Amino acid sequence: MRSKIEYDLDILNFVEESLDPEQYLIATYILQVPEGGDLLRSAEGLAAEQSTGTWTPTPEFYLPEVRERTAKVIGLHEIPGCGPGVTKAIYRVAYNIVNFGNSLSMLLSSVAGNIFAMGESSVKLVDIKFPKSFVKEFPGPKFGMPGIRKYLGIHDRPIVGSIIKPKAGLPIREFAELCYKVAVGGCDFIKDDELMGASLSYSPVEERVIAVMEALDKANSEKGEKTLYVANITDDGKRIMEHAEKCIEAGVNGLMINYIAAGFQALRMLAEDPSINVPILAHRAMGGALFRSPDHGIDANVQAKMARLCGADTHTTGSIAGKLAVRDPKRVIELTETLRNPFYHIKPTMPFYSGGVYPGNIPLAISHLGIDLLIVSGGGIFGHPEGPIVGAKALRQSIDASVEGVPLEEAAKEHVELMKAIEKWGIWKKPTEKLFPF
Ligand code: CAP
Ligand code: MG
Repeated sequence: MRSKIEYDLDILNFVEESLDPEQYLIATYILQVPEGGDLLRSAEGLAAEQSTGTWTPTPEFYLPEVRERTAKVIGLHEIPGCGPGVTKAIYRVAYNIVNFGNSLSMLLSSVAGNIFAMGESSVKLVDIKFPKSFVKEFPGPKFGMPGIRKYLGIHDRPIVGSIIKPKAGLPIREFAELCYKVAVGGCDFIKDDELMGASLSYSPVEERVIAVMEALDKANSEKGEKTLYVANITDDGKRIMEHAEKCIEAGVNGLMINYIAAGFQALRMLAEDPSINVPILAHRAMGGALFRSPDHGIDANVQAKMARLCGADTHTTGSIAGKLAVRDPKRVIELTETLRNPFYHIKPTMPFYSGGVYPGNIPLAISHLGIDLLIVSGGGIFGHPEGPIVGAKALRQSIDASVEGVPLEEAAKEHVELMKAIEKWGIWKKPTEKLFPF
């Protein structure tokens, strides 16, 4: 009688070099097993579940063609010092890309599928290394950072943006009037808030676009600069594409989509359609649910990398000093660099830095992230004591001073708009300095 083999040694491969790098995508997770759990057994079981197997072996699981498509564990590095009863490991799995076709939805169903709900394990997907052979099917952003900079003619400073506040509720005329004000105040970029939807009875996006573009024409001729307006076309199913086409017909020069809520493939559909000839802002909205837990879910970087693959021309990053509790510079640096560093043929996505941004916390953004950013503020413009025109001026003054390395206290002596903003909200010296009240 042959002796029983404890583990599936075909799945527990441990030699990345034994696999064709063009045939396998490599996902890295942090895996935590329940107290008394067996790391090897979990690693092997999860890899099987995410590719060709299930909780118990079935006869055909061992056929050579099925084995070839079974994921392989190529790393399982236990993390020391996790405390009594806690077993965690960095867990690396190679997935044969033949299992996904050219579908990101199928890729996600595999690398981020049942694995999140298995037994009592916690799993956090922290990285995906995509082979070139898989990425070549994705055109990526049509414009990206270079296209947005070229359209606006801005190359040597961050792009200044505004989110119209109140978030939602404003009738079209008043909304367009606010767009005009922030544009003449110096904003290069304006966006609907994620909650300013496409099918609102009081503000259908197609009608909003007509009013806003008219207001921006006026603002542009007064300031002698261009303004990009991204209209929120988030909706259900094929209405997304209908809104996109109608907004473009109405003269919009940008679009935005809450892509976690609408689906990665909605972003990809827009970006890959040749008739969508304007840049797309990918807004996370629901993203926090996926990436905020340190132990479970999908890391923000993975999410952003996939959005870049799907064609996001610009993508929200949160802020180092702001309200969205990402105030750890490391996380924002990681996310920003994931968006803009070389990634095969995929253009860099412009990082959209926002969330509690106002003049007093701009120097921290620029000193940590450089100038290749879209810096965007809602409350930090509309909450200015003298209104949005002055609020936009103050934001731009803060950005200009920060690029030149002039301390805000000094710049405020020259610019009363900036001074008033600083009097109201102060200046942040380090990322952890303040907490928002929630
Ligand atoms: C910011 C914002 C943005 C988030 C994006 C908001 O407003 O409009 O949507 O910054 O978040 O609604 O919170 P304020 P994320 O400037 O008034 O804070 O990075 O999570 O996609
Ligand atoms: Mg918003």
